[in-house]
Amino acid sequence: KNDLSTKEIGSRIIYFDTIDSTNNYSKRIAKDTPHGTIIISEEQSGGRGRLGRNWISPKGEGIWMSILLKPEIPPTEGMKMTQIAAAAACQAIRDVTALEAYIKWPNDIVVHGKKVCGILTEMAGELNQIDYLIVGIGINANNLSFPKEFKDVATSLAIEKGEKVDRKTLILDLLSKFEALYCHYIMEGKLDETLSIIRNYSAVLGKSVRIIKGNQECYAIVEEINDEGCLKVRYEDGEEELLISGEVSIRGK
Ligand code: BT5
Repeated sequence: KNDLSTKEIGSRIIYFDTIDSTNNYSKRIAKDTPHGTIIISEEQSGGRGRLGRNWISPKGEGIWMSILLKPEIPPTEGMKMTQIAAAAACQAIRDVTALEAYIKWPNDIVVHGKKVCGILTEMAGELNQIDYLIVGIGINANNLSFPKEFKDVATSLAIEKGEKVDRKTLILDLLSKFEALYCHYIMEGKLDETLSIIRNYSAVLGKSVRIIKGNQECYAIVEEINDEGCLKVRYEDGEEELLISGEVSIRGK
């Protein structure tokens, strides 16, 4: 049964018990599948993070889903979808669980300093117009343990809250928030509502962070998240730089 209150996001829902990756599957069917389709799986055997990293996605414990979108935008605007998803996920986690979730620019949601959610946006198309865009959202909802190499960096909503989270309630809330922010951006060209959530709940704004770009690492203070959603940082030598999401990872100092 479909309890979604949204109009376009979730117009179609494809559900799996297990799949390699909901983003991979979305890519395989993207051409012939309508805008707004949600692909969701109980388990991913090859869940992916950015830059070829793995995303562990055990059965029945998380929310592993992709949103297939076909907006009329150039690829340069695509990364704004990551921010819209991050804002929607952070706000939904706060509203549904009452946990203090923060956004670690550009694509992580953290609770008590550990990652509960990651977002992977991928797209295909031409220079001036994308064919499609896939927003992959992974939320550790009810995982009760993690492999030991993740213990210090990852957690779940259930671990932090001390009780299980109703995944369906969270998904419905997240999608309705995503649709509102997405439509506001697409129809009016405005990212303001997304940015106010991102700034309000930023885990990095005003903080000293470690920036990892390829195999380079340096320290900087985060001065601003600008109106395009880019991060303005000042390095220790006084130099400033505008970072575009997708090219960097950020760690606490
Ligand atoms: C991300 O990458 O955070 C994006 C994760 C996107 C996952 C969703 S699930 C649905 C859709 N289908 C997919 O195949 N992917 C998307 P990144 O910023 O590169 O972070 C990856 C890093 O997070 C890994 O290198 C690990 O250190 C850590 N990690 C892996 N699994 C994790 C988990 N379940 N929870 C927290 N951290 C994790």
